[in-house]
Amino acid sequence: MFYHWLYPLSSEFSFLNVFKYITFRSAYSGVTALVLSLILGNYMIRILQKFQIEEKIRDEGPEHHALKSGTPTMGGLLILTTFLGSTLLWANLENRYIWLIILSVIGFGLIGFRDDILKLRKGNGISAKEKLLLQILVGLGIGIYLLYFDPGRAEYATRLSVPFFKEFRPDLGFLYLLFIVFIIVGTSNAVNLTDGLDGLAIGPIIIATLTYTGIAYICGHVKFAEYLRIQYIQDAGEIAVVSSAVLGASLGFLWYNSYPAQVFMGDVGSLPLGGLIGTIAVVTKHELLLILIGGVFVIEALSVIIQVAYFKYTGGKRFFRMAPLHHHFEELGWSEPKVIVRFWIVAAILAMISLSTLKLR
Ligand code: 57M
Repeated sequence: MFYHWLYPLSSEFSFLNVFKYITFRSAYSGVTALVLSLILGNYMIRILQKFQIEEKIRDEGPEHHALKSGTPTMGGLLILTTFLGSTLLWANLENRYIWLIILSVIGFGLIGFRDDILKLRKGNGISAKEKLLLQILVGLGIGIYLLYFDPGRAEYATRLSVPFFKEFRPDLGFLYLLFIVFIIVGTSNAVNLTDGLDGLAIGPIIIATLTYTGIAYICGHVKFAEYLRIQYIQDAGEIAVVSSAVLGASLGFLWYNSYPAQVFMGDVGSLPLGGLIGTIAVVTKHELLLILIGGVFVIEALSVIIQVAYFKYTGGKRFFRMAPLHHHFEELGWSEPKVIVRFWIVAAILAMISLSTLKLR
């Protein structure tokens, strides 16, 4: 809104010219979301407690998790509202990608919300099948828009950007739609699996959104994109404003979710945050790089796949002591903060490597 209200006044008040710049608005969308979530966090936790929106801990987990019983959950609502508020204040609302990302967050947010509410009321969330079907529908909506309705994207819409290669951009044709759905739905579920220790998921989300803020800015900047020989995507620069808002909102949430957590994000947080990162990866055409940028989520999801496959193949043996991987380290005796901080360190290293691929081509 600031962009629409204040920038037009810059002809009379030249200092308002700053509202034109994506860098300026990105910085302040992050700060606004952060301050809002810090201020509203305690208030939101009290509301969740008042309505007894509290976690019931499953028995089969590591023992010390029983102490977490009664922790307020659905704190993802704090992230979503502060991210949305800040985006509406600072982004150019005529930009189609802003709305695509907002719709993705709302779509996955509603699925997570329904799942959380059902868990609270009945003990079980929505069935795995229904959840996956709904996620695929949202992913398909995003994919169909990008492939068939996004003006200007036609010539490279179905081409895949491959890290380390300048010119090699294979055309996947129709398969690209399935690929988009896989990326978005896969990321949403991988973040959900990772969200099993205090701050474990939100840390890598912060690192990923910081990385994508930079990538979106570069992709949407003709000169930078040309210099780095990456696909220029008109209007994608504005995504930096949204990505930065998520970064700020997530940092504010971490204040309350850091060990020992005062609140969990719930599916209403994990599913849309994963969906959002997947959507940004696809829109900026840095889909494959997400394997590195969201490397911790990929590793966690792979650990579950390996565990289940190995269990079936060997007729009952376990590959890890417990999956997802963070539980394996807990079972080995690492303290919870140790696992969390080490996973953050891995996420930071992978993000730095991913940024190096922009130049290493
Ligand atoms: C999300 N949810 C947490 C919280 C959070 C196929 C299988 C691998 C699925 C997987 C699963 O159910 N994943 C879904 C995991 C839960 O957190 C809630 O859920 C929200 C996210 N959706 O926001 O509301 C628990 O995690 C802990 N937690 C924290 N701090 C946080 O900030 O401590 C969460 C956030 C919370 C709290 O204890 O209650 C979860 O883990 O349930 N299943 C599993 O992850 C289970 N693994 C398993 O069964 N492994 C098997 C096979 C199937 C691979 C094996 O290794 O043999 C583990 N889940 C639990 N205990 N609770 C097993 C141990």
